[in-house]
Amino acid sequence: MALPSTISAARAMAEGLPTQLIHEGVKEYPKPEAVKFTYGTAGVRTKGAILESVCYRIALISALRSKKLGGKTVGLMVTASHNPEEDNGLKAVDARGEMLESSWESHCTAAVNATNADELIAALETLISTAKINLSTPASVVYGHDTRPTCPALCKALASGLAAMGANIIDAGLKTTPQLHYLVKALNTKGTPDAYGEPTEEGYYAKLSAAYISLVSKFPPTSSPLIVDCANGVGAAALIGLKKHIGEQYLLIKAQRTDTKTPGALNSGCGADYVKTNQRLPSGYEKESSLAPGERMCSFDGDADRIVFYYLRGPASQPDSFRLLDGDKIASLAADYIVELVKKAGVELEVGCVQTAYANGSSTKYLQQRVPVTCTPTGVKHLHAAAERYDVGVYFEANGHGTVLFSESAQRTIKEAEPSSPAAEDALSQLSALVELINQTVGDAISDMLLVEVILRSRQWGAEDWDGAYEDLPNKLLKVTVKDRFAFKTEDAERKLISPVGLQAKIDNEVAKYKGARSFVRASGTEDAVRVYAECALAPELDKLATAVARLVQETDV
Ligand code: NG1
Ligand code: ZN
Repeated sequence: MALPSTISAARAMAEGLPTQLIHEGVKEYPKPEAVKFTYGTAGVRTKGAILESVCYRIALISALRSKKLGGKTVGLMVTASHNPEEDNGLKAVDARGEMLESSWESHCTAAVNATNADELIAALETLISTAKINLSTPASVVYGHDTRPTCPALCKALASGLAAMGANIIDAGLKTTPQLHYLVKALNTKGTPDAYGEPTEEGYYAKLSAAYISLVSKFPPTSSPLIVDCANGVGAAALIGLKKHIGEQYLLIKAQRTDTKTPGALNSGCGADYVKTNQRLPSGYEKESSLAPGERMCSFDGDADRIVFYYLRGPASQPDSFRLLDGDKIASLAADYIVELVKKAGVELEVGCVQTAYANGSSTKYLQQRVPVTCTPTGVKHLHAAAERYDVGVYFEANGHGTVLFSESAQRTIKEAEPSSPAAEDALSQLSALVELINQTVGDAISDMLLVEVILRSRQWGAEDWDGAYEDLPNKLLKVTVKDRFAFKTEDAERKLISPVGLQAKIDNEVAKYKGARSFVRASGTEDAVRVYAECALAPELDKLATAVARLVQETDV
């Protein structure tokens, strides 16, 4: 189908939805039969080959979202993050660069499951009347994609939906998820006093690198390189872009797993999820690199919005040499550093930390001794919202997805404070640079990597010093396939099951048998499975606990 002219589509919009174009679009991108899509925590995510109809329809909704927001630019990102290469997904980004307003998620789910054009139009009309959308307002949508082979076809379907709605279309091409979030925020703030940065990929690198260089330039450089596993994904391209802006005297990077061309390589045996879940080096690292103990390493995920660090304490051949520095360790490092700077700067700002139930118990204990800590349900939108309640909110999922939010008033305080000493002046200028360095829209592997490097450099710490903050409790994450994961309902930030009735009491009984133990069960929002998390004080008991809880889940699912 040829893209309809934006002007004629826009004219049709003034009168109502472009119903004829939508009929044509639904014919061109029919919904696969017997598939139920869900727009959840990570948008829609499933096999890339069956997502064209979803892209077309979510594009229509995005145009409506932009209209609802007075024509501000909203975003769409085509990615399945850490999932296998044949998967793909679509996530909508709101005008300030944050996740789509959650009340719109059910409308997205209704639209992507409509079986024909009339049903789809009815779903859109319900949204238009519920959200009181003025169809004659213009729309603007920017979209980007990761390196998956299904992306071009999905982007074509998406562009077709946007054109049908007469939206202004900005094709940002290959981008990391956080770059797309950055672009949305930068486009909407351009030319205002809150300008976030140049709304281009170069603008993104320029902003981050200027802040990074100003923060590290007064500290002696580290001689050892940072080894970066790019998960064979889009992070590899972003790292090349970044390196053009940051000289080796400031950051010595050795990029690994940068193969975005070999089919099946993405996230395979590498990437943040592999390293975190298996608690081991990317596959093959031991053989390829001469890894010196203590050398800093990190892994991005497939769309570069997550990062975990790690190092070896001894020879790679020894199984207990591997030490993980995950999202919890990053949160602790960042919270400590920011609290210290705030104190030195002599300003009144409440620094808080937000975690989920997956945070290691030791990290929660460590953080609670220093800052207020909130626990939210899984999913960045929950963490992000809770972090906004602090002046400075540090939020990280254990898997390495997170960032630091500085509230508008905190930014003002930092900007306007009168330093009482040269040390306070220095702390204030470091805080200002941190506001620029940290991606305020969403977790960002590149920005978080630079943040960690800044802190380690300023403390003159190696990985081992950082690791010394606390000792992780042994922990395990299992996946159980069940008939209906939606039967597993939780409360108390997902720490307690309320359904199936009686299962929580059985889990509690099991947990009570082990020292310092904790375990919880919840339905995944991104996979058709139930996740079982277990941790306990004594490593030899861990497998027994995790397996026993998984068995309880299976026995209930009859
Ligand atoms: P689900 O599948 O809902 O557990 C996973 C991660 C989340 C989050 C989302 C989005 C774990 C245990 N869960 O969610 O933290 O990152 O994917 O990608 O890591
Ligand atoms: Zn991701």
